[in-house]
Amino acid sequence: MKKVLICSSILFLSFSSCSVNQSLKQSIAQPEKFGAVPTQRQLDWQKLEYYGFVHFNMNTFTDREWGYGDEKPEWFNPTDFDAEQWVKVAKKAGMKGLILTAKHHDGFCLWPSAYTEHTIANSPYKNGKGDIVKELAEACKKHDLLFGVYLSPWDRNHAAYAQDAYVDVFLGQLNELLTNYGDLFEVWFDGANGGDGYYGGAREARKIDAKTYYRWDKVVDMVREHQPNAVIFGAKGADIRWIGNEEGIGTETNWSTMNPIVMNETREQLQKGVKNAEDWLPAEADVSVRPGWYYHAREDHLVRPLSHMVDIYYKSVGRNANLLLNIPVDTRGLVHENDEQRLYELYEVIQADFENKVSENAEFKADGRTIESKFMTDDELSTYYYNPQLEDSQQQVIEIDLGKSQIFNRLQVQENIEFGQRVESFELEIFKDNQWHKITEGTTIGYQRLLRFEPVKAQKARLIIKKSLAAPVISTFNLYKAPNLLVEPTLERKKSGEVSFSVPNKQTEIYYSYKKDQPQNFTKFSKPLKISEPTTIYYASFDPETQKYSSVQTANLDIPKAKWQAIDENGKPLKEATKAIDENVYSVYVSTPEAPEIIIDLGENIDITGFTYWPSQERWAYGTIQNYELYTSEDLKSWNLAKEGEFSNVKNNPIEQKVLFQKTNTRYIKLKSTKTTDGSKKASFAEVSVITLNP
Ligand code: FUL
Repeated sequence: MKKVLICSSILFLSFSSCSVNQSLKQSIAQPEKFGAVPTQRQLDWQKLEYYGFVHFNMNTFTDREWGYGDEKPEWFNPTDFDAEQWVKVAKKAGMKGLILTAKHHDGFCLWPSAYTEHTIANSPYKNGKGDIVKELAEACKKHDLLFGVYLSPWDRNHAAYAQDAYVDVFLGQLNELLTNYGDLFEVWFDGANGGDGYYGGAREARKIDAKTYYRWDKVVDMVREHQPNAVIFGAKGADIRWIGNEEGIGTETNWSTMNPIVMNETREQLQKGVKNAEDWLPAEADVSVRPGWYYHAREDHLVRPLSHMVDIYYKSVGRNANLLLNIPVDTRGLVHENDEQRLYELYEVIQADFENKVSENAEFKADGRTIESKFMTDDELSTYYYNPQLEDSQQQVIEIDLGKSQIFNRLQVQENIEFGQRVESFELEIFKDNQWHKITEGTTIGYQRLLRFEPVKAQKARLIIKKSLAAPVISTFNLYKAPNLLVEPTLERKKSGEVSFSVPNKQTEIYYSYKKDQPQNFTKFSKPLKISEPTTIYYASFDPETQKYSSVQTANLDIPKAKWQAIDENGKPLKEATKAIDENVYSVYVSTPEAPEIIIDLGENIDITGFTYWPSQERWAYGTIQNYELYTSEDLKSWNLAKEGEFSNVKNNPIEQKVLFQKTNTRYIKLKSTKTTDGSKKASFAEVSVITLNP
């Protein structure tokens, strides 16, 4: 029996506020279900909001994202594997569960499957006695974390792939995972079916029809039989849908309803869902904490910045989707320290953002009635406000009185989706200077919308449901005062030499200094700085509310590139190559194979003592220089070799490379590749600079 808020006006006249029991006693009408509604399984899953993915398998050891299928089981050998470490990190990071890549596209099984030799049983790990699915399942159980499995239908190792016989293997493996590892909360099937692979030595391309080949009806039956509470992802008959990108971002409009899945939905359908459609199919947003799904040492410095992670959270969990955040466990078999720290930071921000609920004991009113505060403010979907007498054309308005003027900058709204998803657009207004002012607005709500806006101060606010498919059933209307996000400023420099800083949060101030000092003595940053000489600059952000500074950052800025030009060997401007001297490491110049080099006219003669090279930061970077020659010239005709050498470990760790040499006076420099990390004849340059500062 649901706790229902009073919706008859007679009843409302007799009680100024209504309690659960009173409403139950009066057996108030429940809303009728509208359109498609979630199953209990889908509802339980939706409430998880945030959980983790772990990509850890053969690719971890081959440093790849997709294995071909010809990898050797001997290569799988974590040195310090510890499932409990993963689970402890996930728990401390606020995740509700973990989904493990039990088998990825290369076919290697992390459990000793009886259906193939390509498993952990033939690896050195625990002398072939290991079972990582089991170890993780047990660690999750021990620490009260939900456990799920990723099983790739595509198998680039198996000889019978694309024949009927392989589907028996796939179903057999699924059966092993469903029956040997306790309760699963989610079973994840990947949609990738790329074609070519090892396939038992055939090394060829094989095609299947993913809609029919895998016998999805059988798959769904098996999951339902053995794991009735598990949601299915990525199958025909799935319970949840992909959000349509691997960035973890939901679109603003996100319906949890969809047309029956045919397995060639458009991106737009996946992202937005389909309004008032036949099936309930809520979205899951997946993204990795780093660029890759798998661990690559070269991405150790590329763990997503905190402000980006927070953004992902608000654009997934805050946009009616669940967030599946991937952790690429490293070759030791541990969550890397950098990822661990970022996950904790993210959770700290989320907790802090929703700690100060200014609406907690507020007075809520709608349709001239008082709504008991907890009906709007608690976590229960089953306490809600609903007015069945709302006319079709009428907007539902819920007013809130905070008792006194308060500052807030976050809105949380939820519909009780047990009765279907209804709201199409809404608005938040505050009452100020005797008038209502719009603060923020949104389209769909669904299970949950979280909206960020600049802090406002008001005693009264109102939520207006402007458009709804049926009378809205609002289960949460909360306002919060989130603290400012205090992260170090990002420094940006233009080719002209102009320097500016930015922070994600407008309230946060930025301070800088040309002298090493306490941040209290820094100057407040207000407009771009013109820097024309080599300069060291110190900078930090400051939260005026908590009076706290971020850590102080230091940047050694060498001469500006205002007069620089990228040219060819005849001195003609080479526009494309400007990408290597535009102070932006995300724009990359790729040379021709004939001339794997860049020539730069420094505009005047200067003394240089070295140079720097930023390799490409792209996920599929190529042409990264491993061995280089650096030449100087006065006239573009005779070139002197200033230095040659190797950028050690640039493949695994593609960060800025610095090379120093004897002071040389020059007008032109040429950086030439003599070897690239991937053997490519072309060389790529994200950014090239000279060093004139004393090291
Ligand atoms: C994709 C796969 O191809 C990736 O390797 C990864 O597993 C990701 C979660 O899904 O489609």
